[in-house]
Amino acid sequence: MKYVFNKTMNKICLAEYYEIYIFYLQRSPRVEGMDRYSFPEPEELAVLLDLELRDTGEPQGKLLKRVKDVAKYSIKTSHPRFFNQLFAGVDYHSMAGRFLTEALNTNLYTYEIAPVFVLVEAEVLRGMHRLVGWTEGDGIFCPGGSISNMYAMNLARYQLFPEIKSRGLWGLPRLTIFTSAESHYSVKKGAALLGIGTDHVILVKVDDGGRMIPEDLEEKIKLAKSEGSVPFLVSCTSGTTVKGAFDPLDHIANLCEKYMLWMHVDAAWGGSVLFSSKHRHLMKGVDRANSVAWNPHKMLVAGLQCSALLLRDTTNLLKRCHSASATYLFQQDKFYDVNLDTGDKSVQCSRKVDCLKLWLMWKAVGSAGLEARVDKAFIHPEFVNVCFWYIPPSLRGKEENADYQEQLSKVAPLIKERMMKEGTMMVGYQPQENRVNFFRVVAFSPLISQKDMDFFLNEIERLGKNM
Ligand code: ABU
Repeated sequence: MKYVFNKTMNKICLAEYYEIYIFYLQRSPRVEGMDRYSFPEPEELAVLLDLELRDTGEPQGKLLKRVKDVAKYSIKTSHPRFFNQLFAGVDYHSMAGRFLTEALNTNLYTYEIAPVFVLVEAEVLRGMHRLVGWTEGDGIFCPGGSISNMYAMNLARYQLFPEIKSRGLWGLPRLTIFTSAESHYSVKKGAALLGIGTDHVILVKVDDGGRMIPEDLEEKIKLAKSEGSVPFLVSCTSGTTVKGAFDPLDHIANLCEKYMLWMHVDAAWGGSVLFSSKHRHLMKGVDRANSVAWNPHKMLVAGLQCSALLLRDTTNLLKRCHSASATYLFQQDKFYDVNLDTGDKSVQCSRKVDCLKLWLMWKAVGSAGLEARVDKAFIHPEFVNVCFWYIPPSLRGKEENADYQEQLSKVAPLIKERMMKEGTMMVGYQPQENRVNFFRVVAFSPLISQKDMDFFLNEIERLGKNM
């Protein structure tokens, strides 16, 4: 308790912790090669961190070492040579918002304990709705895009079969979901979690660019119906994980209207194009969707996690679907408007405040500033993901060899291992369909310079040329 209530101690602690954080954010022992060492094995790392929890507490000096070690051995995802994921870097206004919400430590379920954040969340959702093209709607910040996608599935099913809430799956027909072959894996996870079943997620063919082919979607809808299934949801993607493809939303919306299906757009990655007057055409037709998942923690660098589910619905569907009306929390005879107690819309009870970091950043740089960031990240011909193979000298000109593909599949994992062990940068790789392992570089952080991109290419060459 001494640490909690001794204000001077806390002040020193916070200042020192912050200094360490900034120090390690700017310097990067695991990236840029300034402090090269082998990537520690988990057992070795556990020892370096001295993980064991003991009966007695530790003095301040020791705790500071703990903090330094945590920072030292962690991956510096804000470093401009971290190209590994669809998130990288944190805007410093967002970071300030995060410090604030962590320090205020509240729970976003009732107005009485989170008055500021209930209003902030509503305002941020309104701003996002406007960008989608809706004048009204509903929504909620969720713990990540996968959960947003699962919410959409649950809402779509509830809208069609409201009795599911009390009766469960009993008596429901076989339901089917349609999504592209290159959509996010959370669609299958959601189908499993919600009792729909992964066998009933129908994968629609994509074109060469990874975009859903609407003609194939229509054929598959007809086939499912003819087999006695009940199609209820199309989950489109705006910004697929690997190729960054945008499904043709307008065309898909026509089919959703024709067959009366819920149209969900997983725009976790691509949603930020809505800020750009130059690029928002990629999501033309999004305003016709029933729901949209959008993660500002990705391209907008709002920091993990910041993920919103947006709904066109104005009938309180979100609350009707998820509420449990706990009388100890959501009393209906409170002295203020109980509609401000948004917690019963959620499937969670405790919910972190994820809206402030976006609100503060949006306030700071404005929509124009966010538009400029999105525009800067774009790469010809479309979006941000760049996928490529590195062909080492030993494989060049050997494309006709029987084992060429097998040999090529080993290149990216080996280069990745080398870069991790040397700590120079990070980039991801994956196979996809008939394509063996290839790199996917995702470069959008405002911190990335031409120098970093040159370094990236030279480093791939350096790490791979002797294979
Ligand atoms: N949920 C997709 C994120 C995966 C990635 O960062 O590559």
